[in-house]
Amino acid sequence: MAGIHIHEGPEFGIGDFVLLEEVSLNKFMENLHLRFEKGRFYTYIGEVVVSVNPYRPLNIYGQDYVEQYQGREIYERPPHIFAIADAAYKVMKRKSRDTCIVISGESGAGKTEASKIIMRYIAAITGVSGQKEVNRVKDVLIKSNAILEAFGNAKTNRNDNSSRFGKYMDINFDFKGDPIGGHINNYLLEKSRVVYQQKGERNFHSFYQLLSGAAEEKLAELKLKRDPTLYHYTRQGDSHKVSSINDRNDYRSVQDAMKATGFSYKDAETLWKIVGAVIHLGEVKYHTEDDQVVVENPDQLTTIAKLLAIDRDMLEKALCFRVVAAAGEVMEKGHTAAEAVYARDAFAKAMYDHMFTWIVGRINEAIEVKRDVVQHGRNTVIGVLDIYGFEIFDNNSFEQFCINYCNEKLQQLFIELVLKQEQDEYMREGIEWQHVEYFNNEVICHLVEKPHKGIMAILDEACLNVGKVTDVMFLHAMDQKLSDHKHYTSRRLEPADKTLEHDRDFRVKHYAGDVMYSVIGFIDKNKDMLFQDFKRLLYGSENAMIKSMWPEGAKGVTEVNKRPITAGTNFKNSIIALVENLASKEPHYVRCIKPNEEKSPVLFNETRVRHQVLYLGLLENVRVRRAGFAYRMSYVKFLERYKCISSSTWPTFRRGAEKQGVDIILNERGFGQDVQYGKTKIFIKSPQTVFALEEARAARIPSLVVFLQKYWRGGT
Ligand code: AD9
Ligand code: MG
Repeated sequence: MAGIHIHEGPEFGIGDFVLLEEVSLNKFMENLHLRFEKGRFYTYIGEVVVSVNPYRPLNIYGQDYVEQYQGREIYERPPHIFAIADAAYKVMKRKSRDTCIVISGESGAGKTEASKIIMRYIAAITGVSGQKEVNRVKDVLIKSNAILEAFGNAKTNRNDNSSRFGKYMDINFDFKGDPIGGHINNYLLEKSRVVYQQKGERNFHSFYQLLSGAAEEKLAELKLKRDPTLYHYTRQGDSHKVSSINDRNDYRSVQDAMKATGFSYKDAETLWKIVGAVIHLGEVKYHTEDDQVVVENPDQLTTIAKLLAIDRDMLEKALCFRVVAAAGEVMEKGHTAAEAVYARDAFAKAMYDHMFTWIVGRINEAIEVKRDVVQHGRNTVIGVLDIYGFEIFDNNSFEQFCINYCNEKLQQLFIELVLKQEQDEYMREGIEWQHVEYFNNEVICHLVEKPHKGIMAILDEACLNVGKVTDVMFLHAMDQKLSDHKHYTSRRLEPADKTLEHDRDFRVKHYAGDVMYSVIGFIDKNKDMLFQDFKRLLYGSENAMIKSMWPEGAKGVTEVNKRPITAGTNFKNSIIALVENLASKEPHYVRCIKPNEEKSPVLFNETRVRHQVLYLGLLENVRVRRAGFAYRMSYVKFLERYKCISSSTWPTFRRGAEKQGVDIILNERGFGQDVQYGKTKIFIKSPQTVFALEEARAARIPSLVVFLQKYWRGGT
């Protein structure tokens, strides 16, 4: 519903872009900029919230604000993200419909913060009866964030606390509207970060939290020193100190959160041991003796084996050899030096990745809906999606490719749903409307995901080929098959483009900008291979928790491996399933915008913001929303609000005849030509009509106060 925010003065700009007098990029930007300067970071487009990252703490999320928004309609209060959370909650509760809140925007735009604000709001307005189990569930839902962020977020060159995994969380509610559980789906953790970080970036927070926060004795037990610059896996980005992060305090918060979430002391210990073992793995060095790779610093192996409760000699073997089964016979084959380093890194990445999956699983166990709690068969959900945002780095690889594809899919969903919803409403209400043109990014989604022809399919083909296929061969295959695709360019086809390095780079024209990807590593990362020896090794751990992370290690050497599904296809399938799931729910949108690259609370970079407004399709959103109608309201609500401006409808009007009452008011004021009558709602074309109605109402209010006072006196 379009908003009229009489609670905010005109000096704060317009609270709903739908009410802009003229829909143009300049007017949109003017309003957004003005609101940013006045400290108004939320603005609506109908029911969509546009949120600009304030880059400073705001005191608008406390209990006092919760009370202002709870149970209210969107247009009743100034724009706030609470209002959208409340709208989703109301739909879920009143209509028993599953709803979801999709938060999108580029890296650093404020998605994760928004998702946490929404969760806290939902926690604040539910469970008023203080039921113990409901309180426990709420506590876990909120505290689990600290754990997931510790192990799944990292400092990047875009964001100090960048999500390196995608997260979709369902919250389940009982018939009273209280949370009774939930479930988290996680999407592709960027595990390559475990072994490599670009300049200016860090490994996952957990590494630095452990080194800064753990007690001396604990570090001694893990054989670690405090200084992250001592270790290969934690120093490559050359930026372990981040001014906005206090790793020491965060370590403590994570420990507390683990406790609250039901992790035992031993569970937590094991997680930190794995992090420690990964750091030590990064220190394993090799040299070659008689054509055979050997570990140069065997003491490291003893430490790692002890931390993981595995056999030291088997670890050494797994790092230097692989066991292969050929013609039914089992043989050992020595690694080359390069293979050994590759195997070590693959081991470290897989161990961390499996640990992360275990953590998510553990949190899910803690919030799983208990059967006996689901009563009366009513169990509805609100899903909250917070995924890694669109990103462009100096060097973009397979991970960025997946992340940016995922953002394409979400943009596609937005386009379809926002248009569809609108169309449905006009159809339902029997209203005619004008189609709005917009860029449909479906063509880019197809470039990535189309069977046989898409980039993922070409990559899979390269990976599944027997024989040695290189990244460069994959690039050439793309160049051949995609040469005339408008959103794909390669150096081979555009020799004039000096920015693309020959035999290395290709470029995709994404909805949010052009990204140059380097093919180096695409094949390895897509194959995502880990030698079976490592799986068996960890499956054999005497630490039951580590063993449980590696069920696939139970397989014997000679068991024929089916061609495993590749990482890219796996990701693609999971994102397609996610999008289907979101589309089946009633969606609410938060569109996050990053005001500047400097993380500054005062800078509003016009060029950067304009770019985001354009690619997010916000102007089209306004146009579609207005497609003729700036404003709509149910007859009942309309009459409630404006009955005071006509003597025919004030103070009461016949129940059930609201449409007629609305008609009287509008015709008395001469607005009959500016509206269309739907089945249950009135649709108003120009914002001016709404302003005029509001003014008339405001003008009546003082006399109404007098009237009401008299009325009350008379009544008592
Ligand atoms: V990424 O795609 O995960 O790299 P996000 O999630 O969009 O990204 P995030 O929510 O992490 O961005 O926000 C980045 C930083 O902006 C936060 O760490 C805060 O310092 C800052 N921020 C964002 N939203 C708010 C807010 N509502 N109030 C105060 C905020 N600060
Ligand atoms: Mg995030």
